[in-house]
Amino acid sequence: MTRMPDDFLFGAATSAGQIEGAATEGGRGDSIWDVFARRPGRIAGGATPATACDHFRRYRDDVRLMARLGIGAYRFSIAWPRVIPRGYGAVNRTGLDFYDSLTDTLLEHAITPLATLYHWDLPQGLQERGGWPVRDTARYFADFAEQVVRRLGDRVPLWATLNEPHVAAHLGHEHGVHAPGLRGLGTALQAAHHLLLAHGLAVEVLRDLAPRARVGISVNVAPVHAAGDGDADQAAAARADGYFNRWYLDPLLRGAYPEDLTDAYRELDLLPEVHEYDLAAIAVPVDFVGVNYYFRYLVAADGGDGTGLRQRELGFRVLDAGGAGSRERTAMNWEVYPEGLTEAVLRVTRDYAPAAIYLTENGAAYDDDPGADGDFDDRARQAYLHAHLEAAGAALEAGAPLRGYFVWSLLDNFEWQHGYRKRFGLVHVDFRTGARTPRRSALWYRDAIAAGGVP
Ligand code: IFM
Repeated sequence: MTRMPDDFLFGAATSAGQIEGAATEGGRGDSIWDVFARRPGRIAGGATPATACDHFRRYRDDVRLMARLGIGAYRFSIAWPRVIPRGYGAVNRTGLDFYDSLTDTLLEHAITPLATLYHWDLPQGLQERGGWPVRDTARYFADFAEQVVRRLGDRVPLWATLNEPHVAAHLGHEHGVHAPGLRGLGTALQAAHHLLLAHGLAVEVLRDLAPRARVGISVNVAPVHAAGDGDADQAAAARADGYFNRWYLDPLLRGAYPEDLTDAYRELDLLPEVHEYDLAAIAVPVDFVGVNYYFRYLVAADGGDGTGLRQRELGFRVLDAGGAGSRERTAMNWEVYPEGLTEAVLRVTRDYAPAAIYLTENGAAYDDDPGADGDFDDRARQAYLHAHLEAAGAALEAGAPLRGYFVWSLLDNFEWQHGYRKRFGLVHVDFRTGARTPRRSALWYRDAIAAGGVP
């Protein structure tokens, strides 16, 4: 039996742009994802986030459902364009009212709220002014944070400033597969710097306006393993680790960009513009690091051939999405590699010594396999969660300051460029009717929570 400490938070996570829907209601403005999804060919099946899970209207039922499952904490995000429709200028009180009521509903059900301020839904109005590659966006983010924290700061005890800045910067600005669909490593690095700066400014706002809140950031941390023992693959893996992990963790938790990558980017003339006090602002102390864990990367030197995601400038290749070998894979084609969770958490513990760590996301998409009686018999997801909770227990045992675990995701939802085709939910959503049905894994999670761990 892996038993978690008594005060361990067992949670579930979602994000506004993936579940709320009601894209044009209550005064909400367009986000970059609304605009991106309207461009032909960007999202599988031509899907848009306009309706999603209709959580905006159904949130009370969704909170009740969480309470029935015994879920103790809920990580949700605040849609910036619902609060400040253009990203700057007028504040939309109706938008704030929604999060106010969501927070109260959670508290009435004894569910601890963890609010994320930015989970990728930049207001389109700011994209039209240049978006994250432009420095002012960080300042506008601090203004947005101020509005939200003034309203919710007295009741939300846990805050994450950003979700996965690497993904927002690189998938959106280097690879072009996420909104806003730009392509250029230099643009991505400038966007990344402003995202990190936005984090630092928002932490300051939180400290001022909600001094009792515990504040952190959710970063995706993926172990990077070299495909071979040779020097070329080992060096490629070190560069890839810099690109995926250290470029974010180091400035946040050590106040400096990593030297090896700084040298590499300087040679490529890709270094972002960094102002004198930016790194001090970025490295403002946090109370916790949120680790989002899904997979490891298996990396080889880029010989110019082969398959897998190629990072041309740094000369490495990821040997297919999320690993290799003959292990089981999820519907995202991500390798199931629970020991990577232990490794990621222990690495953050060892290299950065944070006060606390929350696993702010972990979970899996699987195609549905409805059981004979029509229920959702997702044994693969149950096994996945079981193995990853055990891996979390192993990290705790080895001394990591792990304080909670949030399953991604509570509900099937809008999985970005994959539309509604990839289902991550503990709870199945029928996107025609909106009906919610807890899967077998949800009931298993309920029992694990009640037992305080996994058998
Ligand atoms: O759905 C996403 C989420 O928005 C961010 N982390 C990874 C999840 C699964 O891809």
